[in-house]
Amino acid sequence: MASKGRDLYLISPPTPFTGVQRARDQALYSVVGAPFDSTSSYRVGQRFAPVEIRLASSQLESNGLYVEGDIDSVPVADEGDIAVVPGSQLLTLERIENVVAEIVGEGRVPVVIGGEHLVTLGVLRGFAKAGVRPCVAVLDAHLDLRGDYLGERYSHATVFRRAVEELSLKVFHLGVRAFDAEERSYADEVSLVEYITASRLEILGVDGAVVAFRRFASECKHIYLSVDMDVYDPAYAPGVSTPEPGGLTSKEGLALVSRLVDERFSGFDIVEVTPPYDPSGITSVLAAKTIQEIILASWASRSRGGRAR
Ligand SMILES: [Mn+2]
Repeated sequence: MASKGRDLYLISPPTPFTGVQRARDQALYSVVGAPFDSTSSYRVGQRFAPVEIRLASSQLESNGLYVEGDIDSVPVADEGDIAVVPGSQLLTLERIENVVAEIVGEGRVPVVIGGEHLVTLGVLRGFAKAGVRPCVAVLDAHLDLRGDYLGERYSHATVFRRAVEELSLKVFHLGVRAFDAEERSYADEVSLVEYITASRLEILGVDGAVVAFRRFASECKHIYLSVDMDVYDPAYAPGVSTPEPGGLTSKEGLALVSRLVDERFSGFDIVEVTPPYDPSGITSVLAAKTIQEIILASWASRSRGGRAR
């Protein structure tokens, strides 16, 4: 079947995710890179993340940490990178939307490796185009709910404001610890949005946070996960665009993502790894492990026909 969008816009990866490649028609999970970083306000270089995370993934063993399973036996295809347009949010978002709409329309689960956080808007538009409206769990130090950022409506700092306004999606933020007053009051006032701050998460624990999310998402048919790597503490993930102290440990983050996933899980992205600021490569390694854990959790919940645990 001819597929205009991805044939035009996908560039083959030099190293596929996990090092094992499959044909896309035999896959359930489709990895695509979205190497866009034009709206970054501080450190830039997220465009290099898809390559570095794939490289890191090929060095990991194939077992999960909190989930039983072997990633090499899960049907994952790495479809390559979307040919983003540096400097143009609108063209880039349109390309991401088209690629993701095709993946979702063909019944596969998109695994999108950013890039900056704005790429998530293109992914969610792609879901909408395919007729799927997921509830979104966001792991992020920031709310990314600004009405505009320095006058710009399409920015890494506005991505969930646009998702709520344009697509009326329900959004639940976890690990938040940095925001401005306007976006905080927006989050407090708008019924589609809920959040758990990093300090609250410390009190609730991973289990309590998962219970809160399940209550929030009880009516949702589909669940989408968006992981900004700055949700982790900079001690564990120093190579991000806007590091913010007081975040999750690597074990807390991996436990949280593995438990947020259930049989309704429809896709996810992982964004904001900034390799030029990650000289030891540990942020890419943790990002690769996070992707592996999420895919394994989803695969386990599907094979059991139920929730991961
Ligand atoms: Mn973010």
